[in-house]
Amino acid sequence: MTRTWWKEAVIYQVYPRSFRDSDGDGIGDLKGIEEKLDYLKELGVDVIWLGPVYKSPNDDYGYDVSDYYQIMDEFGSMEDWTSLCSEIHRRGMKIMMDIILNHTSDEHAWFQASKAPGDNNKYRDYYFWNEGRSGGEPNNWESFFGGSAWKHDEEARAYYLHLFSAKQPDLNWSNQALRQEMYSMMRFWLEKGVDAFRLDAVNLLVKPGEWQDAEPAGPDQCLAPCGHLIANGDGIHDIFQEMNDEVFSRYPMFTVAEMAGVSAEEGLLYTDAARKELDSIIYFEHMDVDNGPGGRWETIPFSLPAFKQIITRWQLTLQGKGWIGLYLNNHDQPRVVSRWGNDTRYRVESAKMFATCIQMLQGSPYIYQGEEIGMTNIWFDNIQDYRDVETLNFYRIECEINGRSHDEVMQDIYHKSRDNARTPMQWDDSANAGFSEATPWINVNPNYREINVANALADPSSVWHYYRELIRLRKRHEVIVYGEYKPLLEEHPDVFAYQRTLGDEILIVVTNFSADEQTVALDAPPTKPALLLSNYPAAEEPLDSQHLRPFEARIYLIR
Ligand code: TEU
Repeated sequence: MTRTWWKEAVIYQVYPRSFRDSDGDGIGDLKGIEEKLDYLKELGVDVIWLGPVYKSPNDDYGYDVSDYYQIMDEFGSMEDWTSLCSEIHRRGMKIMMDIILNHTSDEHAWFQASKAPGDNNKYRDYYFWNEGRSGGEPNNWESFFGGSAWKHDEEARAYYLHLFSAKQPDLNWSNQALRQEMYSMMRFWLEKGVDAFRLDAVNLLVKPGEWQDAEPAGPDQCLAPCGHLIANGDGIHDIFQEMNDEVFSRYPMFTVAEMAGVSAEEGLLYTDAARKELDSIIYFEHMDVDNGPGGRWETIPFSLPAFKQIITRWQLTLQGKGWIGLYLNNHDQPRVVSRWGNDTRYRVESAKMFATCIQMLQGSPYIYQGEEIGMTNIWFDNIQDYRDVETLNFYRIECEINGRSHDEVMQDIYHKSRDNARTPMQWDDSANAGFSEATPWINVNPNYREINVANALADPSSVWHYYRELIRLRKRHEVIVYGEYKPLLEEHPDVFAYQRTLGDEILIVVTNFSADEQTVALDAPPTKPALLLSNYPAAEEPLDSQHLRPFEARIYLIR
Protein backbone atom coordinates (compact mmCIF):
# COMPACT_ATOMS: atom_id res chain seq x y z
CA MET A 1 0.00 0.00 0.00
CA THR A 2 1.24 3.44 -0.89
CA ARG A 3 2.36 5.47 2.09
CA THR A 4 1.22 9.09 2.24
CA TRP A 5 1.11 11.80 4.88
CA TRP A 6 -2.65 12.00 4.96
CA LYS A 7 -3.06 8.31 5.79
CA GLU A 8 -0.88 8.93 8.85
CA ALA A 9 -2.69 12.14 9.81
CA VAL A 10 -5.22 12.78 12.58
CA ILE A 11 -7.84 15.33 11.59
CA TYR A 12 -9.59 17.64 14.04
CA GLN A 13 -12.93 19.13 13.02
CA VAL A 14 -13.71 22.68 14.09
CA TYR A 15 -17.31 23.90 13.89
CA PRO A 16 -16.35 27.58 13.71
CA ARG A 17 -19.59 29.00 15.04
CA SER A 18 -19.20 27.13 18.34
CA PHE A 19 -15.45 26.91 18.89
CA ARG A 20 -14.32 30.22 20.36
CA ASP A 21 -15.73 33.76 20.12
CA SER A 22 -12.94 36.36 20.19
CA ASP A 23 -14.98 39.54 19.64
CA GLY A 24 -17.84 39.11 22.08
CA ASP A 25 -20.83 38.73 19.75
CA GLY A 26 -21.74 35.26 20.97
CA ILE A 27 -20.62 33.63 17.71
CA GLY A 28 -17.33 31.79 17.23
CA ASP A 29 -14.89 33.27 14.71
CA LEU A 30 -11.57 32.85 12.91
CA LYS A 31 -9.56 34.83 15.45
CA GLY A 32 -11.03 32.62 18.15
CA ILE A 33 -9.78 29.52 16.35
CA GLU A 34 -6.33 31.10 15.99
CA GLU A 35 -6.23 31.67 19.76
CA LYS A 36 -6.62 27.95 20.31
CA LEU A 37 -4.06 26.58 17.84
CA ASP A 38 -1.52 25.80 20.54
CA TYR A 39 -4.17 23.76 22.29
CA LEU A 40 -4.71 21.69 19.14
CA LYS A 41 -0.99 21.31 18.56
CA GLU A 42 -0.61 20.07 22.12
CA LEU A 43 -3.26 17.43 21.50
CA GLY A 44 -1.18 16.27 18.55
CA VAL A 45 -3.52 16.69 15.60
CA ASP A 46 -2.11 17.15 12.09
CA VAL A 47 -4.95 18.64 10.08
CA ILE A 48 -7.62 21.15 11.04
CA TRP A 49 -10.88 20.78 9.15
CA LEU A 50 -12.63 24.11 9.18
CA GLY A 51 -16.42 23.92 8.74
CA PRO A 52 -17.68 26.34 6.06
CA VAL A 53 -16.59 29.95 6.63
CA TYR A 54 -17.80 31.50 3.36
CA LYS A 55 -20.34 34.28 3.08
CA SER A 56 -23.70 32.82 3.97
CA PRO A 57 -27.14 33.84 5.24
CA ASN A 58 -26.75 30.91 7.66
CA ASP A 59 -29.95 29.05 7.04
CA ASP A 60 -27.84 25.89 7.40
CA TYR A 61 -24.92 27.59 9.17
CA GLY A 62 -22.54 28.05 6.28
CA TYR A 63 -23.62 25.07 4.18
CA ASP A 64 -25.70 27.61 2.24
CA VAL A 65 -22.98 29.63 0.49
CA SER A 66 -23.83 32.99 -1.05
CA ASP A 67 -20.24 33.83 -2.07
CA TYR A 68 -17.41 31.28 -2.22
CA TYR A 69 -14.76 34.00 -2.42
CA GLN A 70 -15.62 35.88 0.75
CA ILE A 71 -15.58 35.16 4.46
CA MET A 72 -18.83 35.21 6.45
CA ASP A 73 -19.14 38.56 8.30
CA GLU A 74 -19.63 36.96 11.73
CA PHE A 75 -16.41 34.96 11.34
CA GLY A 76 -14.13 37.85 10.35
CA SER A 77 -12.30 38.87 7.19
CA MET A 78 -10.09 37.34 4.50
CA GLU A 79 -7.10 38.78 6.39
CA ASP A 80 -8.21 36.80 9.44
CA TRP A 81 -8.42 33.69 7.30
CA THR A 82 -4.95 34.25 5.83
CA SER A 83 -3.54 34.77 9.28
CA LEU A 84 -5.22 31.60 10.57
CA CYS A 85 -3.90 29.62 7.61
CA SER A 86 -0.32 30.79 8.12
CA GLU A 87 -0.46 30.25 11.89
CA ILE A 88 -1.67 26.68 11.29
CA HIS A 89 1.22 26.12 8.88
CA ARG A 90 3.73 27.76 11.20
CA ARG A 91 2.89 25.13 13.80
CA GLY A 92 3.43 22.32 11.30
CA MET A 93 -0.26 21.57 10.91
CA LYS A 94 -2.41 21.62 7.78
CA ILE A 95 -5.75 23.12 6.89
CA MET A 96 -8.77 21.39 5.33
CA MET A 97 -11.58 23.48 3.87
CA ASP A 98 -15.19 22.35 3.64
CA ILE A 99 -16.26 22.61 -0.02
CA ILE A 100 -19.94 22.76 -0.88
CA LEU A 101 -20.57 21.74 -4.47
CA ASN A 102 -24.05 20.25 -4.48
CA HIS A 103 -25.94 23.48 -3.83
CA THR A 104 -25.55 27.19 -3.14
CA SER A 105 -27.61 29.57 -1.07
CA ASP A 106 -30.71 30.99 -2.75
CA GLU A 107 -28.98 34.31 -2.08
CA HIS A 108 -26.03 33.43 -4.33
CA ALA A 109 -25.76 35.70 -7.38
CA TRP A 110 -26.06 32.70 -9.74
CA PHE A 111 -29.38 31.70 -8.28
CA GLN A 112 -30.71 35.23 -8.32
CA ALA A 113 -29.68 35.53 -11.98
CA SER A 114 -31.14 32.13 -12.81
CA LYS A 115 -34.64 33.29 -11.98
CA ALA A 116 -35.08 35.25 -15.20
CA PRO A 117 -36.71 32.88 -17.68
CA GLY A 118 -35.29 32.72 -21.18
CA ASP A 119 -33.03 30.65 -23.40
CA ASN A 120 -30.17 33.13 -23.40
CA ASN A 121 -29.92 33.29 -19.60
CA LYS A 122 -26.84 31.13 -19.00
CA TYR A 123 -27.57 30.87 -15.27
CA ARG A 124 -31.03 29.34 -15.77
CA ASP A 125 -29.37 25.99 -16.43
CA TYR A 126 -27.12 26.20 -13.35
CA TYR A 127 -30.07 25.00 -11.26
CA PHE A 128 -33.07 22.74 -11.78
CA TRP A 129 -36.05 24.85 -12.80
CA ASN A 130 -39.23 23.00 -13.65
CA GLU A 131 -42.77 24.09 -14.48
CA GLY A 132 -44.36 21.40 -12.37
CA ARG A 133 -47.02 18.81 -12.99
CA SER A 134 -50.75 19.55 -13.10
CA GLY A 135 -50.41 22.73 -11.10
CA GLY A 136 -48.22 21.19 -8.40
CA GLU A 137 -44.66 20.03 -7.73
CA PRO A 138 -42.86 18.13 -10.50
CA ASN A 139 -42.82 14.93 -8.40
CA ASN A 140 -43.22 13.56 -4.86
CA TRP A 141 -39.60 13.93 -3.73
CA GLU A 142 -39.00 15.01 -0.17
CA SER A 143 -36.07 17.06 1.02
CA PHE A 144 -33.65 15.70 3.64
CA PHE A 145 -34.83 18.45 5.94
CA GLY A 146 -38.56 17.67 5.58
CA GLY A 147 -41.31 18.69 3.17
CA SER A 148 -41.22 18.76 -0.62
CA ALA A 149 -37.84 18.96 -2.37
CA TRP A 150 -39.37 21.54 -4.74
CA LYS A 151 -40.23 25.15 -4.05
CA HIS A 152 -42.15 27.48 -6.29
CA ASP A 153 -40.66 30.87 -7.07
CA GLU A 154 -42.97 33.67 -8.20
CA GLU A 155 -40.37 35.63 -10.10
CA ALA A 156 -39.03 32.60 -11.94
CA ARG A 157 -42.52 31.24 -12.49
CA ALA A 158 -41.21 27.74 -11.85
CA TYR A 159 -40.22 25.25 -9.18
CA TYR A 160 -36.60 24.66 -8.21
CA LEU A 161 -35.08 21.53 -6.70
CA HIS A 162 -33.61 21.64 -3.18
CA LEU A 163 -32.55 18.35 -1.61
CA PHE A 164 -31.69 20.16 1.63
CA SER A 165 -33.36 23.35 2.92
CA ALA A 166 -35.43 25.57 0.64
CA LYS A 167 -32.57 28.07 0.90
CA GLN A 168 -30.15 25.52 -0.63
CA PRO A 169 -31.06 25.13 -4.32
CA ASP A 170 -29.29 22.20 -6.02
CA LEU A 171 -26.77 22.92 -8.75
CA ASN A 172 -26.87 21.27 -12.15
CA TRP A 173 -23.57 19.45 -12.67
CA SER A 174 -24.39 18.50 -16.22
CA ASN A 175 -23.69 22.14 -17.05
CA GLN A 176 -20.07 22.52 -18.19
CA ALA A 177 -19.84 26.22 -17.34
CA LEU A 178 -20.95 25.52 -13.77
CA ARG A 179 -18.32 22.82 -13.42
CA GLN A 180 -15.61 25.17 -14.61
CA GLU A 181 -16.76 27.84 -12.12
CA MET A 182 -16.43 25.28 -9.33
CA TYR A 183 -12.99 24.09 -10.46
CA SER A 184 -11.77 27.71 -10.49
CA MET A 185 -13.20 28.26 -7.03
CA MET A 186 -11.38 25.21 -5.67
CA ARG A 187 -8.10 26.28 -7.29
CA PHE A 188 -8.54 29.73 -5.73
CA TRP A 189 -8.44 28.19 -2.23
CA LEU A 190 -5.62 25.81 -3.09
CA GLU A 191 -3.56 28.72 -4.40
CA LYS A 192 -4.07 30.35 -1.00
CA GLY A 193 -2.36 27.40 0.63
CA VAL A 194 -5.17 25.01 1.56
CA ASP A 195 -3.93 21.43 2.03
CA ALA A 196 -7.11 19.37 1.91
CA PHE A 197 -10.79 19.44 0.98
CA ARG A 198 -13.76 17.88 2.69
CA LEU A 199 -16.33 17.66 -0.10
CA ASP A 200 -19.88 18.04 1.18
CA ALA A 201 -22.58 15.57 0.11
CA VAL A 202 -20.90 14.93 -3.23
CA ASN A 203 -22.42 11.60 -4.14
CA LEU A 204 -25.60 13.56 -4.88
CA LEU A 205 -24.10 15.68 -7.65
CA VAL A 206 -25.68 13.83 -10.58
CA LYS A 207 -29.46 13.97 -10.78
CA PRO A 208 -31.46 11.55 -12.91
CA GLY A 209 -32.53 12.93 -16.29
CA GLU A 210 -36.20 12.29 -15.53
CA TRP A 211 -38.16 13.46 -12.53
CA GLN A 212 -40.00 10.24 -11.79
CA ASP A 213 -41.84 9.76 -8.48
CA ALA A 214 -39.93 7.96 -5.72
CA GLU A 215 -41.14 4.82 -3.99
CA PRO A 216 -41.34 5.25 -0.22
CA ALA A 217 -38.03 4.53 1.46
CA GLY A 218 -37.50 0.99 2.75
CA PRO A 219 -36.06 -0.13 6.11
CA ASP A 220 -32.46 -0.05 4.92
CA GLN A 221 -32.98 3.32 3.34
CA CYS A 222 -31.88 6.17 5.50
CA LEU A 223 -32.02 8.88 2.90
CA ALA A 224 -35.11 10.93 2.17
CA PRO A 225 -37.50 9.19 -0.24
CA CYS A 226 -35.76 10.55 -3.33
CA GLY A 227 -32.25 9.75 -2.06
CA HIS A 228 -31.93 6.34 -3.65
CA LEU A 229 -32.79 7.80 -7.06
CA ILE A 230 -30.02 10.35 -6.79
CA ALA A 231 -27.14 8.89 -4.80
CA ASN A 232 -24.23 7.74 -7.01
CA GLY A 233 -26.02 8.73 -10.24
CA ASP A 234 -24.85 7.68 -13.69
CA GLY A 235 -21.78 9.61 -14.75
CA ILE A 236 -20.74 10.62 -11.24
CA HIS A 237 -17.36 8.93 -11.55
CA ASP A 238 -16.64 10.90 -14.74
CA ILE A 239 -17.17 14.08 -12.76
CA PHE A 240 -14.65 13.10 -10.09
CA GLN A 241 -12.12 12.00 -12.70
CA GLU A 242 -12.51 15.36 -14.38
CA MET A 243 -12.29 17.21 -11.04
CA ASN A 244 -9.18 15.24 -10.16
CA ASP A 245 -7.60 16.11 -13.48
CA GLU A 246 -8.61 19.79 -13.34
CA VAL A 247 -7.93 20.42 -9.67
CA PHE A 248 -6.73 17.75 -7.22
CA SER A 249 -3.88 16.29 -9.26
CA ARG A 250 -2.29 19.72 -9.61
CA TYR A 251 -1.68 20.21 -5.89
CA PRO A 252 -0.03 18.23 -3.05
CA MET A 253 -3.38 17.90 -1.34
CA PHE A 254 -5.84 15.29 -0.19
CA THR A 255 -9.58 14.94 -0.48
CA VAL A 256 -12.23 13.34 1.69
CA ALA A 257 -15.72 12.99 0.27
CA GLU A 258 -18.74 13.00 2.56
CA MET A 259 -21.22 10.51 1.15
CA ALA A 260 -24.44 9.24 2.67
CA GLY A 261 -26.13 6.27 1.03
CA VAL A 262 -22.97 4.59 -0.23
CA SER A 263 -22.11 0.90 0.09
CA ALA A 264 -18.57 -0.32 0.70
CA GLU A 265 -18.34 -1.50 -2.92
CA GLU A 266 -19.29 1.96 -4.15
CA GLY A 267 -16.95 3.51 -1.58
CA LEU A 268 -14.12 1.54 -3.17
CA LEU A 269 -14.99 2.85 -6.64
CA TYR A 270 -14.76 6.42 -5.39
CA THR A 271 -11.48 5.98 -3.50
CA ASP A 272 -9.56 3.29 -5.37
CA ALA A 273 -6.25 5.07 -5.97
CA ALA A 274 -5.96 3.48 -9.42
CA ARG A 275 -9.16 5.24 -10.58
CA LYS A 276 -7.85 8.76 -9.78
CA GLU A 277 -11.05 10.18 -8.30
CA LEU A 278 -11.03 10.88 -4.55
CA ASP A 279 -8.54 9.98 -1.83
CA SER A 280 -10.92 8.96 0.91
CA ILE A 281 -14.52 8.83 2.03
CA ILE A 282 -16.57 9.59 5.12
CA TYR A 283 -19.42 7.06 4.94
CA PHE A 284 -22.57 6.86 7.04
CA GLU A 285 -23.53 3.21 7.22
CA HIS A 286 -22.14 2.57 10.72
CA MET A 287 -23.82 5.74 12.04
CA ASP A 288 -27.19 4.61 10.72
CA VAL A 289 -27.42 1.40 12.80
CA ASP A 290 -29.81 2.95 15.30
CA ASN A 291 -32.11 4.43 12.65
CA GLY A 292 -35.54 2.80 12.48
CA PRO A 293 -37.54 2.00 9.33
CA GLY A 294 -38.89 5.55 9.37
CA GLY A 295 -35.44 7.06 8.94
CA ARG A 296 -32.95 8.88 11.09
CA TRP A 297 -35.41 10.47 13.52
CA GLU A 298 -36.69 7.07 14.55
CA THR A 299 -34.24 5.57 17.02
CA ILE A 300 -33.91 1.83 17.57
CA PRO A 301 -31.52 0.18 20.05
CA PHE A 302 -27.85 0.08 19.10
CA SER A 303 -26.79 -3.36 17.87
CA LEU A 304 -23.08 -4.07 18.25
CA PRO A 305 -23.15 -7.11 15.93
CA ALA A 306 -24.72 -4.97 13.17
CA PHE A 307 -22.16 -2.23 13.81
CA LYS A 308 -19.25 -4.68 13.70
CA GLN A 309 -20.47 -6.21 10.46
CA ILE A 310 -20.58 -2.83 8.76
CA ILE A 311 -17.16 -1.77 10.03
CA THR A 312 -15.64 -5.09 8.98
CA ARG A 313 -17.20 -4.98 5.52
CA TRP A 314 -15.75 -1.50 4.88
CA GLN A 315 -12.34 -2.41 6.30
CA LEU A 316 -12.04 -5.53 4.15
CA THR A 317 -13.54 -4.12 0.96
CA LEU A 318 -11.20 -1.13 0.82
CA GLN A 319 -8.12 -2.88 2.22
CA GLY A 320 -5.02 -2.14 0.18
CA LYS A 321 -6.94 -0.06 -2.40
CA GLY A 322 -9.14 2.70 -0.97
CA TRP A 323 -9.16 4.74 2.21
CA ILE A 324 -11.74 5.97 4.74
CA GLY A 325 -12.20 8.62 7.39
CA LEU A 326 -12.79 7.07 10.84
CA TYR A 327 -15.37 8.85 12.97
CA LEU A 328 -18.15 8.50 15.52
CA ASN A 329 -18.87 12.20 16.01
CA ASN A 330 -19.35 15.26 13.86
CA HIS A 331 -21.57 18.33 13.59
CA ASP A 332 -24.44 16.27 12.11
CA GLN A 333 -24.47 13.51 14.72
CA PRO A 334 -25.42 13.36 18.39
CA ARG A 335 -22.50 12.85 20.79
CA VAL A 336 -21.52 9.19 20.83
CA VAL A 337 -20.99 8.95 24.62
CA SER A 338 -24.66 9.87 25.07
CA ARG A 339 -25.84 7.91 22.05
CA TRP A 340 -24.25 4.48 22.45
CA GLY A 341 -22.18 4.84 25.61
CA ASN A 342 -22.95 6.08 29.07
CA ASP A 343 -22.82 9.80 29.76
CA THR A 344 -23.22 9.55 33.54
CA ARG A 345 -21.36 6.94 35.58
CA TYR A 346 -19.13 5.68 32.77
CA ARG A 347 -18.78 8.86 30.72
CA VAL A 348 -14.99 8.90 30.91
CA GLU A 349 -14.59 5.14 30.40
CA SER A 350 -17.00 4.98 27.47
CA ALA A 351 -15.55 8.07 25.76
CA LYS A 352 -12.09 6.46 25.90
CA MET A 353 -13.42 3.10 24.75
CA PHE A 354 -15.08 4.57 21.63
CA ALA A 355 -11.92 6.49 20.77
CA THR A 356 -9.84 3.32 21.06
CA CYS A 357 -12.20 1.25 18.97
CA ILE A 358 -12.50 3.75 16.11
CA GLN A 359 -8.97 5.17 15.99
CA MET A 360 -7.19 1.82 15.86
CA LEU A 361 -9.03 0.78 12.69
CA GLN A 362 -7.52 1.38 9.28
CA GLY A 363 -8.25 4.91 8.02
CA SER A 364 -7.58 8.50 9.06
CA PRO A 365 -9.17 9.38 12.43
CA TYR A 366 -11.41 12.45 12.73
CA ILE A 367 -11.92 14.08 16.12
CA TYR A 368 -14.86 16.45 16.42
CA GLN A 369 -14.43 19.42 18.76
CA GLY A 370 -15.35 18.56 22.35
CA GLU A 371 -15.07 14.83 21.70
CA GLU A 372 -11.59 14.94 23.22
CA ILE A 373 -13.05 16.00 26.57
CA GLY A 374 -16.09 13.70 26.38
CA MET A 375 -18.76 16.35 25.74
CA THR A 376 -22.34 15.06 25.88
CA ASN A 377 -25.76 15.67 24.30
CA ILE A 378 -28.04 18.51 25.45
CA TRP A 379 -31.65 18.42 26.56
CA PHE A 380 -33.36 21.79 26.09
CA ASP A 381 -37.02 21.78 27.24
CA ASN A 382 -38.02 24.46 24.83
CA ILE A 383 -37.92 24.09 21.04
CA GLN A 384 -37.07 27.81 20.86
CA ASP A 385 -33.63 26.94 22.23
CA TYR A 386 -32.82 24.80 19.17
CA ARG A 387 -31.15 26.40 16.15
CA ASP A 388 -30.72 23.69 13.50
CA VAL A 389 -32.98 24.00 10.43
CA GLU A 390 -33.40 20.22 10.20
CA THR A 391 -34.50 19.98 13.85
CA LEU A 392 -36.86 22.97 13.63
CA ASN A 393 -38.49 21.66 10.42
CA PHE A 394 -38.89 18.23 11.99
CA TYR A 395 -40.56 19.68 15.08
CA ARG A 396 -42.97 21.77 13.03
CA ILE A 397 -43.94 18.94 10.68
CA GLU A 398 -44.38 16.39 13.46
CA CYS A 399 -46.42 18.66 15.74
CA GLU A 400 -48.42 20.64 13.20
CA ILE A 401 -48.94 18.19 10.37
CA ASN A 402 -48.63 14.81 12.04
CA GLY A 403 -50.31 15.90 15.29
CA ARG A 404 -47.75 14.39 17.66
CA SER A 405 -47.29 15.86 21.14
CA HIS A 406 -44.45 18.17 22.12
CA ASP A 407 -43.09 15.65 24.64
CA GLU A 408 -43.03 12.82 22.15
CA VAL A 409 -41.31 14.84 19.43
CA MET A 410 -38.76 16.18 21.91
CA GLN A 411 -37.72 12.61 22.72
CA ASP A 412 -36.74 12.11 19.06
CA ILE A 413 -34.93 15.44 19.11
CA TYR A 414 -32.99 14.52 22.27
CA HIS A 415 -31.77 11.38 20.54
CA LYS A 416 -30.86 12.71 17.13
CA SER A 417 -30.81 16.51 16.83
CA ARG A 418 -27.67 17.89 15.24
CA ASP A 419 -27.69 20.61 17.89
CA ASN A 420 -26.53 17.96 20.37
CA ALA A 421 -23.09 18.44 18.87
CA ARG A 422 -23.28 22.16 18.18
CA THR A 423 -23.37 23.69 21.64
CA PRO A 424 -20.34 25.85 22.44
CA MET A 425 -16.97 24.26 23.14
CA GLN A 426 -16.49 24.01 26.91
CA TRP A 427 -13.16 25.66 27.69
CA ASP A 428 -13.46 26.30 31.43
CA ASP A 429 -15.96 26.84 34.26
CA SER A 430 -16.33 30.60 33.82
CA ALA A 431 -19.50 32.20 32.40
CA ASN A 432 -20.52 30.74 29.00
CA ALA A 433 -17.90 28.02 29.47
CA GLY A 434 -15.12 30.39 28.39
CA PHE A 435 -16.53 30.32 24.86
CA SER A 436 -17.71 33.93 24.77
CA GLU A 437 -18.19 37.05 26.86
CA ALA A 438 -21.67 37.47 25.41
CA THR A 439 -24.71 35.21 25.41
CA PRO A 440 -23.84 32.45 22.93
CA TRP A 441 -25.91 31.93 19.75
CA ILE A 442 -26.92 28.56 21.19
CA ASN A 443 -26.98 27.73 24.91
CA VAL A 444 -24.00 26.06 26.50
CA ASN A 445 -24.47 22.63 27.99
CA PRO A 446 -25.11 23.15 31.74
CA ASN A 447 -22.56 20.45 32.56
CA TYR A 448 -19.69 22.76 31.48
CA ARG A 449 -18.66 23.42 35.10
CA GLU A 450 -17.54 19.82 35.35
CA ILE A 451 -16.78 18.91 31.71
CA ASN A 452 -14.34 21.44 30.29
CA VAL A 453 -10.87 21.73 28.79
CA ALA A 454 -9.26 23.32 31.87
CA ASN A 455 -10.34 20.40 34.06
CA ALA A 456 -9.34 17.87 31.44
CA LEU A 457 -5.83 19.32 31.05
CA ALA A 458 -5.31 19.32 34.81
CA ASP A 459 -6.33 15.68 35.24
CA PRO A 460 -3.85 13.10 33.87
CA SER A 461 -6.60 10.47 33.79
CA SER A 462 -8.95 12.60 31.68
CA VAL A 463 -10.39 11.75 28.28
CA TRP A 464 -8.13 14.46 26.82
CA HIS A 465 -4.90 12.86 28.01
CA TYR A 466 -6.08 9.51 26.69
CA TYR A 467 -6.73 11.04 23.24
CA ARG A 468 -3.26 12.52 23.22
CA GLU A 469 -1.83 9.11 24.06
CA LEU A 470 -3.80 7.45 21.25
CA ILE A 471 -2.44 10.00 18.79
CA ARG A 472 1.10 9.43 20.05
CA LEU A 473 0.70 5.69 19.57
CA ARG A 474 -0.28 6.28 15.96
CA LYS A 475 2.91 8.25 15.39
CA ARG A 476 5.00 5.54 16.99
CA HIS A 477 3.52 2.37 15.48
CA GLU A 478 3.08 2.05 11.74
CA VAL A 479 0.90 -0.99 12.24
CA ILE A 480 -1.85 1.36 13.42
CA VAL A 481 -1.83 3.16 10.07
CA TYR A 482 -0.96 0.44 7.59
CA GLY A 483 -1.68 -2.88 9.33
CA GLU A 484 -4.12 -5.31 7.73
CA TYR A 485 -7.42 -5.63 9.52
CA LYS A 486 -8.96 -8.88 10.71
CA PRO A 487 -12.06 -9.15 12.91
CA LEU A 488 -11.98 -11.31 16.07
CA LEU A 489 -14.87 -12.68 18.17
CA GLU A 490 -17.24 -11.75 15.34
CA GLU A 491 -20.35 -13.21 16.99
CA HIS A 492 -19.85 -11.60 20.40
CA PRO A 493 -22.82 -9.33 21.26
CA ASP A 494 -20.94 -6.91 23.54
CA VAL A 495 -17.24 -7.02 22.71
CA PHE A 496 -15.61 -5.61 19.58
CA ALA A 497 -12.15 -7.07 19.03
CA TYR A 498 -9.90 -7.02 16.00
CA GLN A 499 -6.30 -7.34 15.00
CA ARG A 500 -4.04 -5.40 12.68
CA THR A 501 -0.95 -6.94 11.13
CA LEU A 502 2.09 -5.34 9.53
CA GLY A 503 5.16 -7.48 8.92
CA ASP A 504 6.04 -9.15 12.24
CA GLU A 505 3.89 -6.85 14.31
CA ILE A 506 0.38 -7.59 15.46
CA LEU A 507 -1.86 -5.11 17.20
CA ILE A 508 -4.82 -6.49 19.14
CA VAL A 509 -7.69 -4.23 20.15
CA VAL A 510 -10.35 -5.41 22.62
CA THR A 511 -13.25 -3.15 23.55
CA ASN A 512 -16.23 -3.76 25.80
CA PHE A 513 -19.28 -1.86 24.52
CA SER A 514 -21.38 -2.65 27.61
CA ALA A 515 -21.70 -1.47 31.20
CA ASP A 516 -21.35 -5.11 32.33
CA GLU A 517 -18.22 -7.13 32.84
CA GLN A 518 -17.35 -9.46 29.99
CA THR A 519 -15.04 -12.45 29.81
CA VAL A 520 -13.54 -13.37 26.46
CA ALA A 521 -10.81 -15.64 25.18
CA LEU A 522 -8.61 -14.64 22.26
CA ASP A 523 -6.07 -16.96 20.66
CA ALA A 524 -2.87 -16.99 22.69
CA PRO A 525 0.03 -15.66 20.61
CA PRO A 526 3.49 -17.28 20.46
CA THR A 527 5.12 -14.33 22.23
CA LYS A 528 3.88 -12.37 25.21
CA PRO A 529 1.80 -9.33 24.21
CA ALA A 530 2.63 -5.92 25.65
CA LEU A 531 -0.28 -3.80 26.84
CA LEU A 532 0.16 -0.48 25.02
CA LEU A 533 -2.81 1.37 26.45
CA SER A 534 -5.97 0.79 28.44
CA ASN A 535 -8.66 3.00 29.97
CA TYR A 536 -8.40 1.16 33.32
CA PRO A 537 -5.48 0.38 35.62
CA ALA A 538 -3.56 -2.35 33.80
CA ALA A 539 -4.68 -5.93 34.43
CA GLU A 540 -1.98 -8.56 33.90
CA GLU A 541 -4.08 -11.02 31.92
CA PRO A 542 -3.25 -13.40 29.09
CA LEU A 543 -5.15 -12.93 25.83
CA ASP A 544 -7.02 -16.20 26.27
CA SER A 545 -8.53 -15.05 29.54
CA GLN A 546 -9.65 -11.44 29.38
CA HIS A 547 -11.92 -10.04 32.09
CA LEU A 548 -13.15 -6.73 30.83
CA ARG A 549 -14.61 -4.11 33.11
CA PRO A 550 -17.50 -1.80 32.02
CA PHE A 551 -16.51 -0.09 28.75
CA GLU A 552 -12.95 -1.30 29.12
CA ALA A 553 -10.61 -0.95 26.15
CA ARG A 554 -7.19 -2.57 25.73
CA ILE A 555 -4.57 -2.28 23.02
CA TYR A 556 -1.88 -4.99 22.85
CA LEU A 557 1.20 -5.20 20.68
CA ILE A 558 2.84 -8.49 19.77
CA ARG A 559 6.24 -8.60 18.08
O1 TEU B 1 -24.47 16.65 5.19
C1 TEU B 1 -24.94 15.83 4.15
C2 TEU B 1 -25.85 14.79 4.59
O2 TEU B 1 -25.88 13.72 4.01
C3 TEU B 1 -26.85 15.17 5.60
O3 TEU B 1 -28.09 15.03 5.02
C4 TEU B 1 -26.86 14.36 6.80
O4 TEU B 1 -27.34 13.10 6.47
C5 TEU B 1 -27.77 15.04 7.74
O5 TEU B 1 -27.13 16.20 8.20
C6 TEU B 1 -28.11 14.20 8.90
O6 TEU B 1 -29.07 14.87 9.61
C7 TEU B 1 -23.76 17.75 4.81
C8 TEU B 1 -23.33 18.58 6.01
O7 TEU B 1 -22.47 17.84 6.81
C9 TEU B 1 -24.54 19.07 6.72
O8 TEU B 1 -24.21 19.80 7.88
C10 TEU B 1 -25.32 19.95 5.77
O9 TEU B 1 -26.52 20.36 6.37
C11 TEU B 1 -25.63 19.22 4.47
O10 TEU B 1 -24.50 18.57 3.92
C12 TEU B 1 -26.09 20.21 3.42
O11 TEU B 1 -25.00 20.99 3.02
